[in-house]
Amino acid sequence: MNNNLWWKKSVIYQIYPRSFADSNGDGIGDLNGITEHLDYLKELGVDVIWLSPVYQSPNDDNGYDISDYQAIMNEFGTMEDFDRMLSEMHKRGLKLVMDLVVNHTSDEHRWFVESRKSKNNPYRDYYIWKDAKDGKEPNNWGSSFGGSAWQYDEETEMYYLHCFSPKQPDLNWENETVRKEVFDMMTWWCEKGVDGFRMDVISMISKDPAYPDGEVVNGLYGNKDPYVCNGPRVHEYLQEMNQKVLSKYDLVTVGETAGVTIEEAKKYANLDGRELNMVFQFEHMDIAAGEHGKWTTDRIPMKKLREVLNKWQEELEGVAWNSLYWDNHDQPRAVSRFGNDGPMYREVSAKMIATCLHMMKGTPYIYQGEEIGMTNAYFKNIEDYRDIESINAFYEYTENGIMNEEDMLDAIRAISRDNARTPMQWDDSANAGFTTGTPWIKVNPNYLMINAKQAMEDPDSIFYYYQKLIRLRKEQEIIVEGVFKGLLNDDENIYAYQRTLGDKKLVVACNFSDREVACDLFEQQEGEELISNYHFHKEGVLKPYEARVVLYENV
Ligand code: TEU
Ligand code: CA
Repeated sequence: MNNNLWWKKSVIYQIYPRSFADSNGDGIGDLNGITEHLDYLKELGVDVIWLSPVYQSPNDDNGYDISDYQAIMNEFGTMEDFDRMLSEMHKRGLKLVMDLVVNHTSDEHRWFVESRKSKNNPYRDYYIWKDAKDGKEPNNWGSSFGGSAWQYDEETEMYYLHCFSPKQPDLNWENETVRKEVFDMMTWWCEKGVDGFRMDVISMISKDPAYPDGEVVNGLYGNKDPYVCNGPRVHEYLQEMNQKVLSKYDLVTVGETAGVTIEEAKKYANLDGRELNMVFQFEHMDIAAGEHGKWTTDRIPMKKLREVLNKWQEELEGVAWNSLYWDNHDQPRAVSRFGNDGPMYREVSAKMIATCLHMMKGTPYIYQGEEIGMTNAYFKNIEDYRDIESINAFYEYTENGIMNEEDMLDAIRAISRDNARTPMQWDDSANAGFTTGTPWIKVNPNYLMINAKQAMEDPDSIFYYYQKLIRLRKEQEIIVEGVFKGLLNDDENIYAYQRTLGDKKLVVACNFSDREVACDLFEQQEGEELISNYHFHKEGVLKPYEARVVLYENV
C-alpha cells in the first residue's frame, strides 16, 4: 500500500463550482472560472482542492443529483475543460478531490430510467423498490428535504426510496452489480489522475433490512436516520471499495458520515487504512438543533462546543484521523455562526476561529470565501433563496403550523445552506467580479467591503492570516502530530488546548466572546509566539476574540 500519509499535513480548500467564478457570463460558475483562479489558491497555500459535484445533473440539488458520472455538467463546461483544469492544478502542485455521490443518483440517470420501466428490467434491482403497506408508503420515514422518503411510481405501482429529494433515488448497495458499477466508475476517475474522493453521505449506503417505522418528529414523518446511517453492511462495502479501488492509488479519502459516532468513526477512519482516511462528523454542526431540527437561531454555547470538539480530538488520538471544519456548502458562514460578523469584530473573530481550528489535530478544510471572512447572506424574502432544503422546509413548516413565517425566515437566515452559496466575492466591481451576467443567486451586498482583491492588498487581512496558519502547519511538526489536551475546561468564553510532541508544547487560547477575559495561560513561562490576531497583548487577559498560539521548548 502506498501510504506516506501526505494528507495529514495538507490543508484542503472546498470549491462550490456554481458559486466560485463564472468565465462566460451566464451567471453560473464553471470549470474555466476555477482554472483562472488557481494562482489565488496557490498564493493562499492550500494543498488540495475538493470540488463539489461537476457531473451531468438536472440540478434538483445543485449537482448532488447525478445523471451521468462520467460527463461534465453542460453549465460547467466540457471534459476538455476538466482535463485542462486538472493539469493546471497538478502543474502547480495542487491535488484534486472529487465529490463522490453514490448513495443516490438522479432519477434522470439511465440506470433509474431503466429501473422504473418494469419489475423485471435488468436495472430494477439497482434501486430500492417496495410494495405499499396497507395502501400507503412502505414505512413512515421522512426525507431529509421534506415529505415522505418514498415516492410512488405509477408504472409498476411500487414505491422507491429517496432519503433526499424524489429526484435522488437511493441506490441499492446490496446489489453487487451496483457496487461493481460504482467501483469501475471510481477507477475511471483515478486513471484520469484525480487525487481523492469526498464521499457524500457514505454512511447511508447500507439500510436496516427490516425498514422499521421511525420515531415521529413534528407530527409529520418518522426519523429514518437510525435505520439508514451506519447500517449493518456499511463497513463491509467500504472495505470492498478500499480493496478494489482506493488501495490501488495514492489518494485522500474523506467520508461525509451523517450520524457518525466516535465508535463508528474509529472504523471508517482507522489509521490501519482499511476504509477511509477521515470522516466529517456533524456533532459540532448540530449542537443548537432542537425541536424544529436544524431550524433555529440559537447560538452555540461554549461549554457544549468544547465538549464536542475535545471529545473528537481526544478519543480519536492514535486510532483514527480527524477532519476539521467550521463550514461547507451545507452550513452557514463560519464567521457568522462561530465568530461575529458585525463590522467591529468580523476580521478579528474570523482570525480567531481560524486559529482555533487550524491548530487542532486533523486535516483542516477551508470553504471558499472563508479565507476572506465572507458572511451569511441574510436574504429578506424566501424568493431570494434557491436551496431545495430551505424552500421545502419553509413551506412544510409554515403550512403545517409548525413555525410561523417570521420565525422560519429568521431561522433560514441563520442556518440556510444558501448562506454558503452566494457568489465568491472577488473584487468591488459589479456582481463582486463573479460574473458579467446575472448571478444565479444574489451576491451579498457587502462585497464592496469584503472581497479577495481588498484582502490581497492588505497585509493584515484574514487571507494572509490563513496563509500563515497554513505555512505554520508545514513548519511545525507539532501542529500535525502533537497530542491534544483540552485546557480551561470550565471557562465560559475561552476555548484553550495544548498540543505536545517530545519536549515541545504548543498552547492555544481563543476568546470566543466580545469582552476582555482573564487568562493566565501564558504567564508562567517565556515561549515563542507563533501567531496571534492582535499585535499587542495585555497581561493576564485575552482581548475580545483574541487568539494566541505559543510554542514552549524543553518542557
Ligand atoms: O449532505 C448530506 C447531509 O447530511 C445533509 O442532509 C446535511 O446534513 C444538510 O444538508 C444540512 O442542512 C450531502 C451534501 O453535502 C448535500 O449538499 C446534499 O444535498 C446531500 O448530501 C444529498 O446529496
Ligand atoms: Ca458560466
